[in-house]
Amino acid sequence: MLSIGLCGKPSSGKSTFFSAATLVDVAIADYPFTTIEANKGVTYVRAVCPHIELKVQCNPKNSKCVNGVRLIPTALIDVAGLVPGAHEGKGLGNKFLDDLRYADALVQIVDASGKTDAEGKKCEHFDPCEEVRFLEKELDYWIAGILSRAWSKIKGKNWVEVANILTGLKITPRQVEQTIEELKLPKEKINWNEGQVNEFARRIRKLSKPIIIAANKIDAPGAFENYLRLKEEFPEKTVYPCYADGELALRKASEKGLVKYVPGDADFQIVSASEQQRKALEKIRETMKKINGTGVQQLINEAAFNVLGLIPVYPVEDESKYCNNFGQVLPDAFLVRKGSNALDLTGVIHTDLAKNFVCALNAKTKMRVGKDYELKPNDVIKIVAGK
Ligand SMILES: Nc1nc2c(ncn2[C@@H]2O[C@H](COP(=O)(O)OP(=O)(O)OP(=O)(O)O)[C@@H](O)[C@H]2O)c(=O)[nH]1
Ligand SMILES: [Mg+2]
Repeated sequence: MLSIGLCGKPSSGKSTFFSAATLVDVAIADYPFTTIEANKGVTYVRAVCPHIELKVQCNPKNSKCVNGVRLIPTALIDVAGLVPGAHEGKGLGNKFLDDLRYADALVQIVDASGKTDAEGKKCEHFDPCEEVRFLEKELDYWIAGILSRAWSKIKGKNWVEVANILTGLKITPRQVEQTIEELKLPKEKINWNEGQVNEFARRIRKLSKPIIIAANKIDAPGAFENYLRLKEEFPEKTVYPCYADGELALRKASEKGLVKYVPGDADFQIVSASEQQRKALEKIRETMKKINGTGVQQLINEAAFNVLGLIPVYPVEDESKYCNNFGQVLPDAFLVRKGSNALDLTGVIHTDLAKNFVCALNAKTKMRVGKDYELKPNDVIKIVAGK
C-alpha cells in the first residue's frame, strides 16, 4: 500500500491533518510535542472510477466509490515534531523519524500563520520559509546517521552493503547505485569521508522521500501571503495551501450527517444544522472559496499522482463483466508507478502470478497484450496465468 508520512515542526497541524484525513481521533493541542508516539491510519487517494466510463455498477472491495469517485486506501503516518538540532538530541531528537522509514513520500506541514516559532512555541512572527530549510537538513542528518551507525558493516565493502542497509527505508538498490554514480563516489572498497556520506544522504533522501509542502492554517490572518512567499522562495517545490482544521470539522460534520461533503470537493452542502453550527460552517466555506477546498485531499492526491507518478489500475478475473470470481465488479483498485507493465501488475496482485504469466487481457479493448504492455490510468486488466 502507498504510504505517506507527515512531518514538520511541533504545533504546525500534523495531527490535525492526520485526523482529518483518517478520521482517527488523536491528541491535538496548541502546545509543542503533543504527539510523542506515531499515529498510523488509512486515508484515501481520490480518482475517477472507471464504472462511469464502462457504464456498469461497481462493488468495491479494497476501496470505496462515492458518487463516481473511487477512494483508494493509502497509509498515513503522523510523527512527533522535529526541531532544528534534532540530530544532536534537541526536542525529541530524530529517532522517531524511523517511523517514516516506509513512507514513499512526505508531506511537510508548515504553519503558514507564522504564529509559532521553530520549536512550536507561540510567538508574534516566524518566517515559515525557515521551517522548510531546517526540516530538509534534519532529514538528511537522519539518513546520514543511519549510515554512520552501520559504517563498520559498509567500510571497505562494495556498494551493495549500502543498499542492504537502506532497504529498510524503502530505498531500492537501483536508487543507491544511481546516486553513487551521480556523485562519482567509489563503488568498491568504500571509504567515503563524512562530507561524502552527508552528500550521499542528501541525494538519496531527495530521490526516495520526495517532500511536498502544506502551507497550513491558511485561514489565519497573513497566512495566504506567507503561502505565496513560500511558493516564491521555493519555486522547485510543490506548495499547496491547506486548512487542516476546516477539513477535520467538515469530515466530522459529514459523519454526523450535518453536511454532504466528499473529501476533495471544493464545496459542501448543509443538510441539517443548528444556527450556531451553520455559522461555523459558513466560516469554513469562506476560507474554502479562497483555496478551492481545504487542500488536504489535494495534497494526498498530488503526492500520489504527480510527485510519485502513480496511476490507478483495476485487475479483474472476468474481462467481459469486469468482475472477480465472486461477481464483484471492479473490486480492487491498485496504484502502480507510471511506466509499469502488465508483468509488474502481477507483483501487486500475487507474486505467484508472475511465475506463471501467460498474457494479459485489456478488458476495455478486449485485446490480448504481452507482459511488456505499459499500463494506462484506469486500465482494467485480466492476467492470464498457467497452472
Ligand atoms: N487556525 C488553524 N489552526 C489549526 C489548523 N490546523 C491545526 N491547527 C491548530 O494548531 C494547533 C496544533 O495542532 P496539532 O495538530 O496538534 O499540531 P502537531 O503538528 O501535530 O503538533 P505536535 O504533535 O506537538 O508536533 C492546534 O491548536 C490546532 O487546532 C488550521 O488549519 N487552522
Ligand atoms: Mg501532533
